[in-house]
Parts: sequence; C-alpha cells; structure tokens
Amino acid sequence: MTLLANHLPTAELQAIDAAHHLHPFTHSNQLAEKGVRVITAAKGVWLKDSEGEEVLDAMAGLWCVNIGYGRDELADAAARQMRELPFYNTFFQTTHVPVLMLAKKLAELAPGDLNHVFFANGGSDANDTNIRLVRTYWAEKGQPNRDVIISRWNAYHGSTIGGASLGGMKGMHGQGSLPIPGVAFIDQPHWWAEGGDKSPEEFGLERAQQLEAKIKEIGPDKVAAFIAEPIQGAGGVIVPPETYWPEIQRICKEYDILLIADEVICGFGRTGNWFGSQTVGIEPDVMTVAKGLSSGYIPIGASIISDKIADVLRRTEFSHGYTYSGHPVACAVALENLRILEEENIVDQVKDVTAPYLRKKWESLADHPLVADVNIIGMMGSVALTPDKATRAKFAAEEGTVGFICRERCFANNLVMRSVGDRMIISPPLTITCDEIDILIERARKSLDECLEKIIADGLFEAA
Ligand code: PXG
Repeated sequence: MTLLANHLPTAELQAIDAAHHLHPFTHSNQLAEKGVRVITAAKGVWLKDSEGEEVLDAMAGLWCVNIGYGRDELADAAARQMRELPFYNTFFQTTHVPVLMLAKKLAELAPGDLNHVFFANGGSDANDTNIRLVRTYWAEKGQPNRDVIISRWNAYHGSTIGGASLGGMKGMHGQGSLPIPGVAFIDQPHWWAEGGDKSPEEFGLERAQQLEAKIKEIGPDKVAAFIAEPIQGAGGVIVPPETYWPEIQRICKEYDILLIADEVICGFGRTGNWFGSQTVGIEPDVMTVAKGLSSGYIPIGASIISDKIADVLRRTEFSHGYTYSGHPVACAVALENLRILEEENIVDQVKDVTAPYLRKKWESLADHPLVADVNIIGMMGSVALTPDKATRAKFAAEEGTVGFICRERCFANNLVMRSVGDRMIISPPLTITCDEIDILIERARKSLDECLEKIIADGLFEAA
C-alpha cells in the first residue's frame, strides 16, 4: 500500500492531537498521557500506523468498513460526483440522480414493503428521525398521545439527544439529563449475564414478554414503537436466545406497535444476510441504516420505512430534514459500495464461506481458561472473560478492568479487538479471508494468554 510518508514525527502528531482534538468516548487526559496511535493508511483489513506497524482491524473501523479499506472505485465515485454536482438539497421541490437511485436501490434490497427512504448523515440522526417519524405517524392517524417508544437497557442507538435517549446506556443517560420524555426500557436478552438458573429458551421468552408487560403498564394506546438492534452490537455482541424475536414480533403485531429494527451494525451483510432482520426472522416497519451503507467511506444514514407508514406520512408536511439529507456525494459512494457488495457476492461469500470458517475458529477459543459465552453470528462475535466458567462469575475487580487489559494486549499484538466491559468483541470487514481469520485468531489467543498471565500476576484472576 502507499504510505503517507510525508507526515510529522509521531510524537509531534500526538502532541498536536492531545492539545486540540477531543476524542469521542474518551478520557482525554488519560489518552494524552499514554499517547494516541496515529493511523495513516489502510488496505483490505490492514491498518498502517505512523510507525509503519501493520495492524489487523478486526472491528472494521467502527463496525462499518464492510467491503474493506482501499477500494478506488468509491474514491472515484466521490470524485466524479463532486465534479458533476457536489451538493444540492432536496427540500424545495428538487431532487438529484444519486439520491433517487439510492432510494430505489435500498427499496429493492430491504425486505418486505420497506420501500421508502428518508436520509440522514449517520445512525444517530436517523434514529432521531425515527422518533419524530413514528410520533408523526400516530398523530396523523388521530392518536397523538401514542408517543412512547420502548427500548432496552444496554441498547446502543446513537449519541445525539434522541439516539442516546433511545439507547439504554446508563452512563450516557447520566451526562446531560437523558433520556428525553417518552422513552421506556425493558431488560436485554443477555442470558449469560442475566439468565440465572433459567434455560436460554425460557429466559428469551421471559425477556420478550417484558415488552408485553411494559405495553400494558404504559397503556397500549400510548405506545408508538419498540426499537431494538436485531443483534446488540456496542452492548457486547449479544445473540439473543432463539425464543426471543418471534415473541417480540408477536407482541408488536398484537398491540399494533411499530417495530423499528436498528440495523446500523447488522445491515449490509454483517450477520450473513443483507439485514439482521432477515437473520432473526422479523418484519420491521422501520429500519435504521448507516455504517455499512457506505462501508464507512463517507457519512450517510437512513430510515427505511414501510408502505403503511409512508402512506400516512405523505398526507402531511413532515417538518424534518438535515442539510445533508441525501447528500449527492454520499449517495454516489453508497451506490458504488452496494454495487460492489452485490457484484462481488460478498454477502453470499460471508454466509457460505468465511462466516462458517470464522465461527469454527472463534468457537475454538472456548477452551481458553478465561473464555466463556462464545457468541458468533455472521461476521460479528464476542466472548465473555470470566474467572470461573462454571458459575458464570464476574471478576472481583471493577467491571471492564480485565477487558481493558485484554484490549491493550491485542493492541500491542497489532490486532484491533474491542472490549465492552469484560467481553471481547470482533466485527471484521466482510472481505476478510480465511488466512486473515487464522491470523486474527492466533493474535487473539496470544493476547488472551498474555492477559491471563498479567491478571494472575496482578492478583486479578479472582471471582467477585
Ligand atoms: N445504532 C446502532 C445500532 C449503532 O451501533 C448508531 C445507531 C449510531 O450511529 P452513528 O453513525 O451516529 O454513530 C450506532 C453506532 C462502539 C460504537 O463503541 C458503536 C457505534 C458508534 C460508536 C461506537 O461500539 N455504533
């Protein structure tokens, strides 16, 4: 790959970053002390840093670089579009070719009657759109009090006021007086952490039925929608028991509650189908998409909505929109990305070849003394780190301490594998090869070994 050789020495770049750049979800002083890693280039699944190290990116950036790094076609599509029509809005009775072609393409790809697209810049603001959209839908249907959206603890739906309110991350709610009114929560279907003595099947059903109980508690005539990720991503790649989603679907139908599938991570092949909804067998009324829509090459997100909702929404002026809703350059890049995903059969390749291979290899980590609760679906996986597999124990140390140590070992071994609390998670580019999966697993195992060694030495290999 071509390296940007003409940059300042790493220490200078780090100093500038520390002086002026505030990072998302980061304790800035701690980072400044440690020194940030400067990524300079990437190709396929490989990152290059300012010291020339090659790092295997098992997180696809931030769950988004589905087609892998370095595809010239996307750069060319952007450059072409910038020359031809770099910007125009769609607010005042105009449209442009990339936006309408992308809306058509998404309507073709999305399941069922999800045929209408409202564009955003990413997943958070697409979820903000969804809040306004489902409330407007019910108001137009003569039920303006039907405005509560039910979500789940430990869900992630973004970082805007709306997105963070829909999310069930208590730490996020704690900063800035969230959630906004009209959002309610039920528990997540995380059997390993919260299932106690119940079988996964029993537990899945029980957690789904919390939705019914919550609807009854609030009043069915006040509930607008239920939002969930088909598979929780940022919460720790939690694959729900098989009994969960069919029951959720039944409840939404029975009470006429709109089902919003947040496909920001699961969409565009991540779970081995085009959408996570197909993998878990649900028929949502609204889908949130972002990330894999452009493989992260450019910011874009969208709400894809059903005929039923669109028919109602079309009756009024929906007073909502972003300057960059349906940005022509973003749409052109997304179209090119979808062309590559389709023409190169990347989703089928995942489903038939690389995901089964990754599953076999990922599951082989189960014999490691630290590892339990091996979850894997398509190209997203997780394991729990535990001091005692038999009792599903947590560590005595503060939650996340061991996960952080493991992540640091991965980083040192040139593998980007994330930690969420004391879970380790992966979500590599969909184009990762079987040979690269071997390297991923080899580095993951080495990092787990080093983590175990360190926590034994530090006296942290202790159950709570
Ligand atoms: N919904 C889901 C399911 C997501 O995973 C968003 C919405 C928000 O999308 P934007 O494009 O506004 O970021 C996301 C984003 C992490 C991490 O640490 C995950 C996300 C974003 C940042 C960090 O795993 N997911």
